[in-house]
Amino acid sequence: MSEQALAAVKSALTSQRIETPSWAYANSGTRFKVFAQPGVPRAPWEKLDDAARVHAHTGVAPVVALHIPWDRVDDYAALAAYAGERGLTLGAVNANVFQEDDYKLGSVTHPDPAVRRKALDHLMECVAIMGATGSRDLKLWFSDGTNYPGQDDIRARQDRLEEALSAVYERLGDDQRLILEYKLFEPAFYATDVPDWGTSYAHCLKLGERAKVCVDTGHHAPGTNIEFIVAFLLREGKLGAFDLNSRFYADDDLMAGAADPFQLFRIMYEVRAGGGLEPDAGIAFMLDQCHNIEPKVPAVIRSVMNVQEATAKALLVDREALAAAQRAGDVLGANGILMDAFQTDVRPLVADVREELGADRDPLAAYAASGWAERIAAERVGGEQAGWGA
Ligand code: LRH
Ligand code: MN
Ligand code: MN
Repeated sequence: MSEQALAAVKSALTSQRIETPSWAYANSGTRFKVFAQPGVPRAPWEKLDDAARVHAHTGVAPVVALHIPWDRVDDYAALAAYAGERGLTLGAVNANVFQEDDYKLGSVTHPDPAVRRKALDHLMECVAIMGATGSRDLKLWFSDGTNYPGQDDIRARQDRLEEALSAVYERLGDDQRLILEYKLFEPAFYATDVPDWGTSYAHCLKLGERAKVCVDTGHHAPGTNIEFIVAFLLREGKLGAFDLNSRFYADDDLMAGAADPFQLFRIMYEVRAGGGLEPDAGIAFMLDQCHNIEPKVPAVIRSVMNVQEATAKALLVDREALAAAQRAGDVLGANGILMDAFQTDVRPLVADVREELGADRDPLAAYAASGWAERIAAERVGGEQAGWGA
């Protein structure tokens, strides 16, 4: 690789920003058990303290996504200032209309207008919070759906969804975006109201330019070609964000790149090919993960590293040679070019990038040596640990 090409790869890696989710630092679990861990944050402020450690060691994770009400505070401007003092900014505001009894039959698609109103009020509250936090993105995921055929009218639910989305879209400022996430199933098991990218895309298209799709990598049927979805949405200017995580079975929320690093590479290659790594492309590379059994801060660090390594490999693909092989119909040659990049050990390259950013060549070793885990375990005693719903 020429000096110039290497410099371009490094520059792309330097400018990539990976957004970490506040809830990854909190306790989480399955419906069977939540295993509490020592030192887990008791409030959003402490989640930001942990996120700052991730950024200090990796150099590329200065943005933290919030989830409301899990991160509810009295003064969001103060939270943003607190983040700023730690070299962070606040990222997407994730709305939560799935954890209250009223939402048993849905939120914005509920048959009862009073429940729909309540859900919409929450979405509007999130927009107000974005004003105070300086967030660009409102991220919406709806658990809405039905469990049994005939339970509710599928078309009417789409009408209600459209009504709520357009009301909230109207409320956004000119620089703010609505990001609509889809998920095949769970908690609804028969018909989810936004089950796939096509549904999300169709709603976003109607809403307007600032409505974009979020691809959560854990939200598809097994075997789905996610990189095709990414390529398609990017081509249409409708890819807004990722919720990165990995899965073996359903929405496992395991560390990004852990279950299938090759899939993450294929996704990142399509992002690169579609111009999604350009600084003005507006693609948010968020993690959406839960660390149920592994220590949380190093798990987030590992995930950030995995995303960076997949990105580096994607950047190493020799695009000219690939295009030539594709034009020539050289099936094996083209595939080989992609595989060569995937098989490259990019760890030294990414370590160089980190060093240039003033972070650590080996973030996990640096974190272990920092004493942070011992410190938070000793200091964060008393009070209630944060978790899903706290
Ligand atoms: C739903 C989801 C969505 C939520 C998050 C906690 O499964 O992916 O993004 O906000 O989990
Ligand atoms: Mn998600
Ligand atoms: Mn999910």
